[in-house]
Amino acid sequence: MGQLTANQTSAESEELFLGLDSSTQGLKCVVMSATGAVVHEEGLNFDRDLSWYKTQSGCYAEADGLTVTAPSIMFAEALDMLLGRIQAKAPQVLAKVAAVSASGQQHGSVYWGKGARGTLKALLPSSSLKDQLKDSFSRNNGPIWRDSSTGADCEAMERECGGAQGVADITGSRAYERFTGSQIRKMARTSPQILDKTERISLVSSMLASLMLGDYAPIDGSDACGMNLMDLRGMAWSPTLLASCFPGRSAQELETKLGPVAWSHQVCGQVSSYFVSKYGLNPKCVVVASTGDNPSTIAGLQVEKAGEVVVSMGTSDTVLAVVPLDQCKPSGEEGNILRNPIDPNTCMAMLCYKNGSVTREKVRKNAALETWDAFNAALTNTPAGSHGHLAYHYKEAEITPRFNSTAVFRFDANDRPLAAFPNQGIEARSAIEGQFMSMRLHVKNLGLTSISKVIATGGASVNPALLQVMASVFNCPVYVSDAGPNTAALGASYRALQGLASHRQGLKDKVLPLGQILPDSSRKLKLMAEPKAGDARVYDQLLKRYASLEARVLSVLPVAK
Ligand code: XUL
Repeated sequence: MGQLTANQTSAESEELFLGLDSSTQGLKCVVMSATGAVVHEEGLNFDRDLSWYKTQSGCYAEADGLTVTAPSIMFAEALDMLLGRIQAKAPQVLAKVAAVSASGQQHGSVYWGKGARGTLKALLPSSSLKDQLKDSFSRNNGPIWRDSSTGADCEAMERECGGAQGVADITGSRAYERFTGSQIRKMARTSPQILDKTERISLVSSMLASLMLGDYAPIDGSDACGMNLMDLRGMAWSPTLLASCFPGRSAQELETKLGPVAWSHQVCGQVSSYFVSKYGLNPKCVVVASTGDNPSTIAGLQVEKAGEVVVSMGTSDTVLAVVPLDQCKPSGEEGNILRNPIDPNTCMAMLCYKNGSVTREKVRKNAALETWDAFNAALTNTPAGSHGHLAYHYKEAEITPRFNSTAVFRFDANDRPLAAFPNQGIEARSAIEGQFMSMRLHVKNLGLTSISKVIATGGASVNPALLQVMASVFNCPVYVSDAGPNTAALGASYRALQGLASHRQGLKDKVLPLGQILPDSSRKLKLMAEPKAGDARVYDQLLKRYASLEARVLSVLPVAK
């Protein structure tokens, strides 16, 4: 590929695709060509560039330590600012944009007031989005993913809908505090007057699409999985969860406020004339349904084949894995299953770990290894399996597996607890092995049976010693991606292209694979490590002991709710 494809006209080969990413901290975008070449990138930071909102890290964290919100109008003002910057720097770019899509921080919700749809449809280029929409929200500050104020609502949802496993079986996840369903439930209990005034509930992602469209855009099936409201398999709102999340009101009313669920690749319509007149956006530009930032990361890395796994190693670690729809196993204990935004036949399993780089750093310091080079040397000089020693580091209370305390557990080769390991090498190696074995174990619990490839991202993915251990634990090659820092925005631009290309072929519940639309070279994967056969065998064996000792460790303390 990379040339005109059989069905592509030369005008189409000139087209550009705009991907927006409204993350917690700011709004970014990537503009790319039909062959995946990035032609423009732009970004702004909410705290710095929209300082008058007085957000900290893009949000308002309240004194109760639980409630975290962000001003919805800030997202709209940021969009004007970002497009203004592109127009000022590269005016020719926007005129060629054939499709736009967006990625948004997952779970965050936006409450449009009565009449907002009319305002969206009649946006005037002579004024700003902020001035025209500032009174369009029934709730000015919407809850975001960092909010954890809905514990009681989650308990009620699980009680009413067949327990944690019951909720997971329907929606892909047990009831989570940051998920939108429990947030709506809390509002129905505590501030029903806001819901009375609400015409439409959007997610941050679908709000962006709504602005671009000048009308309400649907919530896509992938981001909808972060709400605990959608039937994962049916791709429609679940009557059971709707009823549970709208106590004292009708499920039908909530369904109307949520609007339809769309395939992630759905073309929602043409861009609002506001953006055409104001920024010179191509009047034929279409808006493709937007999705969440984790699904968009999957798109940005073009992870569309079952068995491919992304391991992001940052302050916290995240695992994203593609699992066929009929094989995924939603868990009432851990993790999330979401629809894959780039393939209707698969899902993405997601695991979040709090004990990521902070814990690796702590292990290095505790082992008196001054530098990462010293850590790597100690690790590399210790054989795979650390002579049978196993370690479980919970410097932070852990999400996967749920562990509601802080502790370190060390075991010798005979499963006997130890206060300390015999040497630094075992301390270093067992910690890293433990992290990766946990990922392999728990992602398997969600239905991933065979792993073909791991793509490592995040700060710690520059460490070759870690990647070598990862390759042997997962028993597959490990790659890093050169996709750049804006993977979610890039994913949105890929999805804009995929949505339009699939639409042109008349596809509705099917999609053209990205691999067929984009040249292989756009993927920019670099092989970093291959499994060592002997080491991989050691880990296959060790994994069973790792799992049974983990169960023992978890029985020591009550599990977090
Ligand atoms: C995922 C989650 C976060 C947000 C960050 O469930 O809560 O990763 O998506 O934007």
